[in-house]
Amino acid sequence: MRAKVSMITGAAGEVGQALIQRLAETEAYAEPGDGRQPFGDDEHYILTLDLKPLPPEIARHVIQVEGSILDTALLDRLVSEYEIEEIYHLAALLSTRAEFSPDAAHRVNVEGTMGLLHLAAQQSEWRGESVRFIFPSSIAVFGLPDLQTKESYARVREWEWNYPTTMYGCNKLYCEMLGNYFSRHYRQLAADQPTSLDFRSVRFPGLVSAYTVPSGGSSDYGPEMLHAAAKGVPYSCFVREDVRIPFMAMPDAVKALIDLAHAPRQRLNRPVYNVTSFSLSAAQFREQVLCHFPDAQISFSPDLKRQKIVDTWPSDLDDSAAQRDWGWKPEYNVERAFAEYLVPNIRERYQGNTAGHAD
Ligand code: AKB
Repeated sequence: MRAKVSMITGAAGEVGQALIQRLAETEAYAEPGDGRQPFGDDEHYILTLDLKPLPPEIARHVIQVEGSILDTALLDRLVSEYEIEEIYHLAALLSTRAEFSPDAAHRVNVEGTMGLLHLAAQQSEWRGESVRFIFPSSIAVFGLPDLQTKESYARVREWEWNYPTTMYGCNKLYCEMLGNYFSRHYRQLAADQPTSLDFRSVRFPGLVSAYTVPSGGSSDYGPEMLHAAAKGVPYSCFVREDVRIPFMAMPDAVKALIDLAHAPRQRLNRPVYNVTSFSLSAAQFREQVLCHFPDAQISFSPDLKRQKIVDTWPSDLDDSAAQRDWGWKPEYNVERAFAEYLVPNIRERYQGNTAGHAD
């Protein structure tokens, strides 16, 4: 009997750690213990896959596998050992990093996703029941041609301006389409079309966590500014003061993934949904930080190339389809995000007292 698992790729990243923490709190999952006991037949476990190890306080909740999503032999082994019911595929190289190594980004972001979609399709066929495939996409799939257009199209809808200008954005947009293909059209000419996977995706804005600092993204200036202020170190922001994009506090990002995963299939009219919480210019982000850390030293010295990427992203998203179809509603507006989640937890973090928290 194979143990039943929800699999999380890229589990050691920001979203992964926060997601594990939240799933573990639901008590829907058993903890694997020290691995000497056999897995229980009726239990569900969290199986993680990442190149990097998880922090010990998070690792204790999961069956942890260190390895690459590109390692097909490893994926074959996982399929033979576990019954994968659901996949949160979080592993990706983000937008700035992907521009420095576009081939590697394509391999990880596209070939890695393709391999996992195959795995999920195969598992669905064997089980005769769809494996849910939850895929975080991004505002990077949008590409607005100039600042004037960005200003006039404030709340961009899912199907508008799908002209990404980064490798990461292209990868995400294509994988959204691949996911939809596997979900609805895979083996469409077969005599008896098999059960395939159930693909569901959200497009995230810039994410801000109190516990982790992102790396390799172009929206990183928001969280970097805040964490630098909490640490008492000066920060030089790499975009202009007027640059505006949407943001979301990490607990809402995790909520979006879980809410979408559990939404009744018949309610979902789209494979991919925009989700957002609040939209801030870099200057307004700085003001929020200064409200709580008045001595913070934050200056602006734009990196014109990174700036150019962020200039193509929408200043806000229209997430009415997510609200309507699966009741999406963020818990944190900008004031609550800073006052109740980010600032108190970040203060505690830099006072060296964070064990056990990831969102
Ligand atoms: C990035 O900056 O690349 C990511 C994203 C917006 O998807 N944070």
